[in-house]
Amino acid sequence: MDDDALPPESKLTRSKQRWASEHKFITGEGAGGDAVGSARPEPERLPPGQHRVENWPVLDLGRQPDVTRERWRLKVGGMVERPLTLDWAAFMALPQSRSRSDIHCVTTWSRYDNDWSGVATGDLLETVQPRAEASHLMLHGYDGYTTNIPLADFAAPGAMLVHGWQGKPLTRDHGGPVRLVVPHLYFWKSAKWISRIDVLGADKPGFWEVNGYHMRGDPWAEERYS
Ligand SMILES: Nc1nc2c(c(=O)[nH]1)N[C@H]1C(S)=C(S)[C@@H](COP(=O)(O)O)O[C@H]1N2
Ligand SMILES: [Mo]
Repeated sequence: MDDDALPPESKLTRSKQRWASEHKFITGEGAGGDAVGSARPEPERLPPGQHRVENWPVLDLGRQPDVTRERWRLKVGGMVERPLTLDWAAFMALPQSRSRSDIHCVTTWSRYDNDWSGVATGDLLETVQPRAEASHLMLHGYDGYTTNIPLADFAAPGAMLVHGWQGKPLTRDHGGPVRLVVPHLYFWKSAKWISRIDVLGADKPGFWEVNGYHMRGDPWAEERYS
């Protein structure tokens, strides 16, 4: 299922491709922009160009794979000393963590105070031991989605492989049984239904990055598009 062809383009997918080519939503107030004289009050919680929502929108390519805990596996390979395949029991045997963070989606919604439970990415990396040459990761979902991320961002505090939200199991529409959450980057980097992590010695683009989106995706610097 991991390597299935991507679903046919949805209307939202086409809109997002157009937004990248038009550089829609860019305010120029980001850390990388021309913000002289408009210093934001500290501490600012909402990144530039974002608005707050109370609900939790669902965004994906239009296919939500039905992966039970029994069938779910996570393969971690590439430039690591100890490649491995985790099943649900092995995943739950890793150190379990909790964290609270905000979601920032590149389509401009942000959702505050999400309580996550799962495995800290640092604890996973400790288990597989990336080699010295490792610099980036490619994340794969059971729907065929891919997204790239620098190793340092994946390893950052607050980044987690999540199986619970607000004290309940992560639902299928939000990427259950297990998804990535990297709260300091735009949410498209947080792969749902995660199936595979390839540790690489160089960066390469995933699905949205091929379609005009940024290789890193820092919301504070408005790294929306390439
Ligand atoms: N496997 C997979 N992960 C994915 C996506 C996807 O299409 N497939 N979409 C990304 C995008 S663009 C966003 S904004 C978030 C949305 O997560 P949510 O539906 O839980 O809000 O998931 C990201 N992770
Ligand atoms: Mo997104």
